[in-house]
Amino acid sequence: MKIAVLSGGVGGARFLRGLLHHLDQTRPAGTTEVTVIANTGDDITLFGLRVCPDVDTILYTLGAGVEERAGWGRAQESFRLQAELTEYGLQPQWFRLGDLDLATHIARSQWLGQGLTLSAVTARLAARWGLPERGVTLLPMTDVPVETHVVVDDGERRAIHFQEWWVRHHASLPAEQFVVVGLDRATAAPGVLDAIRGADVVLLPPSNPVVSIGIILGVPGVRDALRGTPARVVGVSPIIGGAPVRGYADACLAALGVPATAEAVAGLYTDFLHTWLVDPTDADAAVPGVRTVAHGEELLMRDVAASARIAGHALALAEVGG
Ligand code: FO1
Repeated sequence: MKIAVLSGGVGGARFLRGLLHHLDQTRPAGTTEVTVIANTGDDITLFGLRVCPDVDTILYTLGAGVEERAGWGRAQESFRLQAELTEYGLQPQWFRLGDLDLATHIARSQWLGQGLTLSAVTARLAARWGLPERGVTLLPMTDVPVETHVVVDDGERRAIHFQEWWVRHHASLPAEQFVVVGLDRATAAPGVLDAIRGADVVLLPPSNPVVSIGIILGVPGVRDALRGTPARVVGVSPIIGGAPVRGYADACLAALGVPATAEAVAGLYTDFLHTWLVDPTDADAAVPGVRTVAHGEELLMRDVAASARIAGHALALAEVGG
């Protein structure tokens, strides 16, 4: 069976970990291929290094190297190098880069500098973290450098990098608009459109609908591929009872004038979504043309076992026709 997953952020990585756990428990090894299409709009260049947060969160989470509480960065991390950079007066210091994490950015930056594509670099990083052995192919959504920026006006109207808005300002500056710098030159990375078109199942994890899923959908050809794929497309709501499970999806949705509800988020995907898995508190969600299902279980991915059950529900909904 071929599964394609559009993923961004901590929620996407945790869902993927649950999906692999579920597949390990329910299907013979080697019978399921999972292709992950990762958001690269979060990417940022710092201290001359290319940082791909959503890719790295997937690598570390699936490779059992992630700092579990935060959901990003490495476990057992230290910050000696960044402290030294601060002594040299290097900016910015609001984005915390640990010593182990920096090895990833150095490796990626060296390989990019040698002319490898982001796809090829990501494949090398994924090999180190054991993803091929799990039947996982990790693709950046595009090989063209893109960076999501946020238009804010706190007296001065300007566009700041998504990470500055998210990390430095904790999404507290009202966002007027999200602009993906570089998207006009972006094409889907090799294998991305084929993975969607050739899938038996496409899954949308509970990632941020605006700055993760929404950014991937903006890559030329992706939305058309989702509309045209014969695969069943099943999504998992990132909103429970009117509030995001984590992060600032409500602040992102507000910028679009979209309510922070399970129903309204599905409304962003109705041109390609078949089934929407919601939390029991949102069982009354009704979305035209989309089958909404609330299983008895809450959607909180408290641990790997819960993530595996949720992923299992989503997968089962893809196999049940209708
Ligand atoms: N998120 C933070 O809230 N604070 C940080 O200092 C921070 C550093 C960081 C470093 C590497 C990395 O891969 C992710 C990092 N994140 C940090 C998370 C990052 O902002 C992600 O883009 C968000 O979690 C949204 O996906």
